[in-house]
Amino acid sequence: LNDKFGLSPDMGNQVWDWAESLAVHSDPGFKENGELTVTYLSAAHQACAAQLRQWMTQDCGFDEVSIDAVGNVVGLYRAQQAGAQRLLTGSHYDTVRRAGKYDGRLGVLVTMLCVRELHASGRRLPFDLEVIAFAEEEGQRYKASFLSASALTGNFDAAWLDELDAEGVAMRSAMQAAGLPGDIASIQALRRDPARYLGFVELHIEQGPVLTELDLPLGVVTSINGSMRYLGEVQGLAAHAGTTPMGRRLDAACAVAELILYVEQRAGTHKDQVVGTVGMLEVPAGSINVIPGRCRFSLDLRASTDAARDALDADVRAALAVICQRRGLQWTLTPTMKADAAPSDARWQARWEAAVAAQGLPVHRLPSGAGHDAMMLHRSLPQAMLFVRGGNGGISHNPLEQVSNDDAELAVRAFQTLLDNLAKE
Ligand code: HGY
Ligand code: MN
Ligand code: MN
Ligand code: MN
Repeated sequence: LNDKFGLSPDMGNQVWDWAESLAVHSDPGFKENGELTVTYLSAAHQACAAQLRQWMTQDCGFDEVSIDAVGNVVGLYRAQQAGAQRLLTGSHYDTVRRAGKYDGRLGVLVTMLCVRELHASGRRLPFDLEVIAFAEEEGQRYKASFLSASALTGNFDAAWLDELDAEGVAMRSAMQAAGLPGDIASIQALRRDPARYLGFVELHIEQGPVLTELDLPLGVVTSINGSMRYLGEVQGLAAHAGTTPMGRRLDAACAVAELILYVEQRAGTHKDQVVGTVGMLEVPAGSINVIPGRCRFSLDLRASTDAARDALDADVRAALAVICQRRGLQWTLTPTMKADAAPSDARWQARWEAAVAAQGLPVHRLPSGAGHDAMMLHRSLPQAMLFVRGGNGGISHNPLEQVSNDDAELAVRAFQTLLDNLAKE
């Protein structure tokens, strides 16, 4: 590929090197068990923020670098003239449990590299470039996804500060323990004035098989699918596993098992990109010889349109009610996130298409089944995304997640082209 595109492999290698280094050197857990789990405001998370700030400051030549009140690492590379409009870009650096090294991070590292190249060549753009490494997108520790992007759009809910994590630590305390102010005024001050910005662009791994199957390194996102998430619990009656006849049980786990198979069947044909997942399942304080009196579970429901998402949501909630009523069980279902589908802005999508075509590549357009910070920025800025092919068949939210150096190089070049074209507009 290097010959075909005349690629200088060092930029692809640099992205690889940073991604590896961010995983190994900044996450204490990674050294011990080789697993990457960077949960909001954990020690690993704070080490990642410090590492990104150091690279932005020392290696890339940003004019201003800071860690803001929700833990975002914010780098500003100023325009040639003061008071210029700003292009906002970036992605997240928190991860799911047992994560890959590129989900979110690729979009931060590629944009950092573009600033490094601009700075190294002494170039300034006619607009400010603001790169954000978002602190919290995955919603792993607190029931609030896109938490850090929501601070920029003015959608941060003050009630989140009192949310407790699984260990009973309130978000406000976790923030203060990490050296952040932890007060709503500091967070609301992070809101960006949309009038100041040209838009938001996010570069991200595809996290799916499409680009691999088409043998394409890059793809342009047309829309980000909407989603609805819940944490639920079914309550039955714990009883003796040996003496209780099958017909006289109030087995909470059997009810949830029925619901899981209903979700799988209801999502079924993937029409409207409908998907449903129960990713977390637990019998709290269960024992091998006790009928589950409680069963806790998560729900992640998505579709390409809000109507299809809402229909799926209604059907799954109705099924849960029918299953529990038939079995004489109680249940609770707590919504933890609702994100509407976010269609790409036509002009920014066209800019990505031009940037891809300029690499001598065919332009493939595709929806995003994964959620992204861009769907939160969508609430206040025109946005569009560029996808980069994932290695290993595009697997993601898995340690096998991978991006080839050549594809990373092409991603950098596409971003550079987008910036150059924008500078000429
Ligand atoms: O779940 C998602 O779609 C994203 O990885 N947060
Ligand atoms: Mn993710
Ligand atoms: Mn992501
Ligand atoms: Mn994301």
